[in-house]
Amino acid sequence: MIRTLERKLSALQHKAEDAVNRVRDRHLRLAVTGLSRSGKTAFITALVHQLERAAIDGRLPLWDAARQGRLLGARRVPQQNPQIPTFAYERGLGALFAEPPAWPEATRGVAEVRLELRYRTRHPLRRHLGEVSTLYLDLVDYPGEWLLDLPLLALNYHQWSQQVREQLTRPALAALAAPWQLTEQGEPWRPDRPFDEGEVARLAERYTAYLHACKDELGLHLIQPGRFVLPGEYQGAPMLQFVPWVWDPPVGTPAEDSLYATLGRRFEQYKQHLVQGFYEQHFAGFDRQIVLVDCLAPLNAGAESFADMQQSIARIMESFAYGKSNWWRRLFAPRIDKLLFVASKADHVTPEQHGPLVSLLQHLVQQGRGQARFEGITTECLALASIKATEAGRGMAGGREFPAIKGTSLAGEPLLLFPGEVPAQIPSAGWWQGQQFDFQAFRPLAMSPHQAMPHIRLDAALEFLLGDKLE
Ligand SMILES: Nc1nc2c(ncn2[C@@H]2O[C@H](COP(=O)(O)OP(=O)(O)O)[C@@H](O)[C@H]2O)c(=O)[nH]1
Ligand SMILES: [Mg+2]
Repeated sequence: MIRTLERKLSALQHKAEDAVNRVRDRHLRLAVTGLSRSGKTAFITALVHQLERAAIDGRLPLWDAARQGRLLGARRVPQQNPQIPTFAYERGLGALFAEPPAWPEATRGVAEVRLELRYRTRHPLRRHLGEVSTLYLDLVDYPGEWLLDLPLLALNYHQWSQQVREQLTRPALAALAAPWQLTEQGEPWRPDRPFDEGEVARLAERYTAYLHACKDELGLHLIQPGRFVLPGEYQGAPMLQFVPWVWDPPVGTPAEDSLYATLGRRFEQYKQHLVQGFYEQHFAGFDRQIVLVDCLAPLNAGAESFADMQQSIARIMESFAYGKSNWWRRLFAPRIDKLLFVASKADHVTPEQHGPLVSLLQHLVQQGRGQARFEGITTECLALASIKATEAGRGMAGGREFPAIKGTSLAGEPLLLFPGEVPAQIPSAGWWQGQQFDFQAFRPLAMSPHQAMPHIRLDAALEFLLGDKLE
């Protein structure tokens, strides 16, 4: 009895401390998102390493607190949320500093790491007292795909199914969808078919395989439900076992235990527990947000992939346009005050292309950025490389010199190339016909764990995200 009371008290105390830190501006929850492979894991790993080394041999001149020597140090401390996996920082470093160096392994789902930053304030009074201040910084990694599910909250099962039916009129999608559209007996599914657990599990599995094929074969991101391809800890749960109803709809009200009614209930459970649950448990607690965008891979992949990325980004942005609907504000009351858009992997292009790359990013996020501004959120666009894997230089071809980047391919071959010109705007149809792009993936450079890693403008990101907190 006393034990439980003690535990409760300590939990309360903990909460109170957390609240005090927050009021004194000493706690910041910084969320990092972006579509799969946009560079979230690399970004967080690099950021933590840079912060840990900042006061020793930091390479962060664009971050005032570091340049002025006010940052005294940073260290990892246990993160505070027992239900969220801890970000696999050590594992990431292990890969980066291995021989040969490799990128951190892909992760799925949400993860978090906490840092304690100690700094000297610039505030004249507190500075005079020699005060050292502390900022607890939580970095939270979560898949941007989860934000794509937001519009589902406004749809019922019937409406969502209708939407998918329309998408399936696109021939490329219809071809991939054929395998899940017929029963094991080769017939279309009927709404009044009695529900069978095993049968539906297999159907959902085939639907999930279709979503994976859309992603892998067509390079699409706008996939719903988003959790089917990135289930996190919910793999195999019944609320991840349903499909849109793309067959003849039911006549009248379907029976409780019919296939149609069961799928409809699971759709509602998915919305409530996973979509709404994510916004309540995580999103509502974020103070600042970074959205990473890999603009280069879709430029390589072609017009369809680029259009899909553009649409996905627009949809991700809807989560930051709170004002549009009151229910949204009421339900989640988010408090984000700064939003940073990042064109990641800028080391894939030659330095004079960084300008066009930022410009392209600005065009991509333009509309959502306007909405965020309207909500009082400060926004910024940057092109950066969390971990620089190339050197800028010059190459020769046909007796002419050209700007080039140099590095090592993932397979270990030396590469020297001019990847191409980044369009400064959303590319037109004509651009796609003339385009000659070659954005190659590079292996990380051989680096020492005892030195800060090479990067491009990671310090500019830090200045935007933390500058005012370390005043
Ligand atoms: N050259 C370069 N490649 C990067 C950088 N960041 C990410 N990448 C590449 O993008 C891949 C996906 O990055 P990752 O951080 O795992 O993406 P996530 O799925 O968003 O966590 C990596 O395996 C790297 O190949 C960077 O700063 N420079
Ligand atoms: Mg990741």
